[in-house]
Amino acid sequence: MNPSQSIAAARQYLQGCQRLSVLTGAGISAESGIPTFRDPGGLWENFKPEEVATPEAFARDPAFVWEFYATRMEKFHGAQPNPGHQALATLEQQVQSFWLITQNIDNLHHRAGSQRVTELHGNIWRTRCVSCTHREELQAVPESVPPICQQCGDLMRPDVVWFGEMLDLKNIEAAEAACHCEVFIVAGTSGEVWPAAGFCHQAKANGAFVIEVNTQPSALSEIADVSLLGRCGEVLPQLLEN
Ligand code: BJW
Ligand code: ZN
Repeated sequence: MNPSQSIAAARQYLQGCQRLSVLTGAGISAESGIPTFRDPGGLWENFKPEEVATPEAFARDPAFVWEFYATRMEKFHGAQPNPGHQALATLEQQVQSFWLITQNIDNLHHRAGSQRVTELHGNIWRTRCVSCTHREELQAVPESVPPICQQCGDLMRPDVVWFGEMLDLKNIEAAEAACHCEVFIVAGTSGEVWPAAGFCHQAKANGAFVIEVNTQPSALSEIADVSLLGRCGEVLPQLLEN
């Protein structure tokens, strides 16, 4: 299939679709000016995941890990949702049953108007205590890091999922339910990280037609029925056009 045929095939499947689910990754926020992880110039070029994105790293050097997140929060704060996020918010309104699974912690899907969203890897604007059940919602970047729990005095950590940590069971259940769909769009993710990538495989096994949107082939391309090569902010809006 040439590119215009692929877009046409994807649109055709979407037109008759009652149950649509979507998995997004860092690539959908790239056009909002937010760096991805594994692309050239991505976060893992300058930081080792085991030094900023594991519970062991936080235990060793909470200030360093918090600096990493505080810098990213500033970037997220200044960013705006892009046409890719907006297209998914519009699709949610057009399909009877819709669910968005995102690996992103940047809150941009919510800010674009998406409502039925599972944030598999958490949200940067929430913190939780490492010792007690205290949680906080942040409006801005913490003034000093690491922030301290007002209830017990221990450290607050970003409410995100690091390597080696279990995902929230409720989120896994919601994502698994979303895998029972007719069409599954996977957009802007390398598909390298599990169990997130596994949801695309589950949807495929459940009989979904898988549409991939990515600037390059990914680990999920081989199970995609249609691979749309291009930017989320350009390709996703094209899926809406009739
Ligand atoms: C564009 C674009 C544009 C760019 N338009 N496209 C099975 C096999 C192997 C390993 C494992 C496995 N199961 C579990 C593991 C271990 C591990 C894992 O997956 N490791 C692999 C990396 C090898 N997984 C875990 O540890 C998970 N927990 C778990 O399994 O618990 C169970 C357990 C516990 C204890 C013991 C054993 C089991 C947790 C994973 C947590 C991941 N956390 C992070 C950080 C979150 C917080 C934060 O943001 O800081 O999540 S890591 C990072 O990767 C982040 C992302 O959400 C995640 C995925 O990255 P993503 O979004 O795909 O970004 P990129 O950069 O990889 O890709 C961007 C893509 O966009 C590219 O393809 C570009 O081409 C494309 N692109 N611009 C369209 N404009
Ligand atoms: Zn506490």
